Amino acid sequence: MGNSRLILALDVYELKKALEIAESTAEYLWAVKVNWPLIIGSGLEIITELKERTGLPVIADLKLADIPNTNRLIASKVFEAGADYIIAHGFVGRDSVKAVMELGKTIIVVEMSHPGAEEFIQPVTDRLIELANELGPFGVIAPATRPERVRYTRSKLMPGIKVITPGVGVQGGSAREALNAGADYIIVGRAIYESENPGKAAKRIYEEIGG
Ligand code: O7E
Repeated sequence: MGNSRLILALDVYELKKALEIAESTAEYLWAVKVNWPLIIGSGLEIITELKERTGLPVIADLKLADIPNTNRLIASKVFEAGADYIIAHGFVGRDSVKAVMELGKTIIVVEMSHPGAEEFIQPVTDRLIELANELGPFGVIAPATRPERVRYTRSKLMPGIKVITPGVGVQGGSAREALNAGADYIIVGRAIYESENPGKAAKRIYEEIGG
């Protein structure tokens, strides 16, 4: 749905299950995010299939963190499969991020939602935000588990760059708080795909965040 701000993190292995969940939630989503569990379980073709079945943008969350040439080799195949966005780590440096950005729309991780993010990533978030401001990606990742950090990131980030926040639900973050802190989109995984009725769970979150 074009006006939705909800991204489904479809972290299941099986193709059939993934397609069922995607189809039953599609009307409440802005995009579907595919991570390693699904790509390892179902193959890269899952990206093409998801797009055909749902008509939604697909975000390939590979968190690319390699030298420019390897990032380029991976990203070209993933964009070729139909991914609309690829997520890349910024800490590997601007050349590695640029290699992905030259091939398609990119989202840069500037902070993460788990407790361990405070060890190494958070201390360099300011520099990662500067990198994003210089390169102008589609968006950056900030943690819904720490709304104050979402607010901080938004305040330092150039206006057109989106703030995308995982960590809502099972990790303890609140969708409303993340959006109030300046997030443009929220990412939700287990609270939807582990629910008995993923369609209903997605609808509830969609309604909670006001569409
Ligand atoms: O906790 P869940 O089940 O709602 O799933 C959250 C999803 O967001 C899952 O795919 C995880 O890999 C991802 N994620 C985080 O949880 N924390 C982060 O800091 C970053 C991501 C992520 O998606 O990174 C790139 C967007």
